[in-house]
Amino acid sequence: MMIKKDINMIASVIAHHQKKAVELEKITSKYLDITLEDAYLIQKEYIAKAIEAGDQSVGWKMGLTSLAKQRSVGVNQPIYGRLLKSMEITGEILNLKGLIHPRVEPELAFFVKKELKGPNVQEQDVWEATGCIAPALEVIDSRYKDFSFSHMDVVADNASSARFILSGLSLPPGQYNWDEIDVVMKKNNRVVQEGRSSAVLGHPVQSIIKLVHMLAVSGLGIEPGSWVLTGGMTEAVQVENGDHLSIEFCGLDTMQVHVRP
Ligand code: OOG
Ligand code: MG
Repeated sequence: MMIKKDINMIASVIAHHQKKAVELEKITSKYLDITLEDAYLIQKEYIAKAIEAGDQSVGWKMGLTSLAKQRSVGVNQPIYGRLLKSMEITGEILNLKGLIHPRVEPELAFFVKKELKGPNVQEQDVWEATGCIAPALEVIDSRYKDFSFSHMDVVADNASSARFILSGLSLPPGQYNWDEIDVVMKKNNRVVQEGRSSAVLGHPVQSIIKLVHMLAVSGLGIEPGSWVLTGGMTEAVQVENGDHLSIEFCGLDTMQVHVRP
């Protein structure tokens, strides 16, 4: 276990790089014996500092819940991160200011209206606690050089969270088969990724269950009124100034993103 002073110091370093949008060396190249618990404590501290400075917690994100995503970054276990109000984009413009090497990925977001907490939470509990589900996009942006990291690094870096966009739809959980949503992602009119929501742990509801069980290890839970991103269904797509993305969640919605300086 790391001492509190080091946890605080690393959290400040990551926060600085996030704010200035400059790349960082992997923390595991300097701190060789950092544990998963340390990494989550760094993440928690980094978010606590942001909240102290006036930001607000709005929920959680799961990451690396699909094979496509795990393979693309070489980490084969799901991770979680925390979502802040300042990360939310409303509208269709993605401004690259403050971002290093952003990538966009299609996800399903669950709105949790009742607390979900503890190691015994099961699928039925999640359905009872879910207020609505919405197609969403996550913009990830690892603070690490070349978007390259180990499991501990990415956890400390708040699971690469940078921005997210909710579609604005609030769909009733009972009305769709949430493991059968096909997604087609186009960049500048060319199909760049295709996938299906079952890629997320077989069914995105499993991602919420997994999150609750992971949080239970630290005595935490999903608070009422939280949004949860369940994880990318396809690999993430790199974007640059001038790009236009069109992401179709078949049968539900098509989301647009215009990338601007
Ligand atoms: C880690 C975050 C992964 C997802 O949806 O799988 C993630 C990364 O790929 O940098 O957000
Ligand atoms: Mg994601």
